[in-house]
Amino acid sequence: MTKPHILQVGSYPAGDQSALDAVFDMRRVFEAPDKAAFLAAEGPAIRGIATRGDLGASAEIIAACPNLEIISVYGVGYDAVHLPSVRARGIKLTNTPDVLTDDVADLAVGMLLALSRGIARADGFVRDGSWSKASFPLQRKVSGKRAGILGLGRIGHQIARRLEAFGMEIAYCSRQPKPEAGAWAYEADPVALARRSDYYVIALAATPETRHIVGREVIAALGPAGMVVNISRAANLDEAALLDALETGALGGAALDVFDGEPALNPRFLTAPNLLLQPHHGTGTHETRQAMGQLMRDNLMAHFAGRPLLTPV
Ligand code: 8YV
Repeated sequence: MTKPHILQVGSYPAGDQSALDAVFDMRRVFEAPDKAAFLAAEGPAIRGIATRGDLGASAEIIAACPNLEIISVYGVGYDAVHLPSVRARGIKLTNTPDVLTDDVADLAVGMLLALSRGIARADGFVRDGSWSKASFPLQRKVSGKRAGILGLGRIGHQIARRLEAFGMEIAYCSRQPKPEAGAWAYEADPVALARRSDYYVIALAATPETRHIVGREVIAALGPAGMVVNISRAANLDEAALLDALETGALGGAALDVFDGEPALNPRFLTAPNLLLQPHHGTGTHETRQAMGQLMRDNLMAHFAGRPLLTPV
């Protein structure tokens, strides 16, 4: 039986690639010198798309595949998939939730601690010999402070649980109160959440409605001692407003794992003070990426075997 033709939008770790090649006829559009020509030639035979959370599937790519049945996302965020095309054509869509929740929550907490205690700067301070000339500047205590979690989904909930263990006062903002939030304080408005937060963690899924949800108002409400952590999507944060606030001292600091135009950055990020920068690596561990790859493949194999999808969106 011929292997289903799958359009591959981006690279995967070697183990995932070989496992996909064993079961599917993978057509790697990201390696094509002329992507439009590649899609014109390969698109009609494509039955599935294998993509990543950061890459998605554009309206153009979907339109080039008239016989497309399923899009499988290696990642939890599917905001880069053109949903109107998916819904209009009844294309199945899957992602890889749960298997990556702990990793992303762990990194968010690590970024918050590293930012507040200056861990990356202190490493450089030791390495460049500055320690022989001065003491490292005092930093900011984390335990017992106030954490505001914007978006209390799977990842936001696990971040809140971790920060609670640091004796922090937890508040959150979501469309409506969450029963599973227990004693954590609910705020319906992102600005109200910022007013009661020392650390503001952006953990919500990116949608057209959440674009720049963290902008000048939220940043001003956080104030000069406030700090922002973003492990969601760059689109949820107004980068210009953040950079203005960091450069003027109107915000205390930011730890970011996602950026507009990544991996290219606004060059202001390289000089602005009190910043911790990470390379979109929330899920970047062997264990989690293996689990993500397996789940992405399992969804594709379930579809082509006529079985129920494991994690449909
Ligand atoms: C992906 C992501 O894991 O899960 C997501 O939605 O944003 C990422 O962390 C990454 O795109 C995999 O390459």
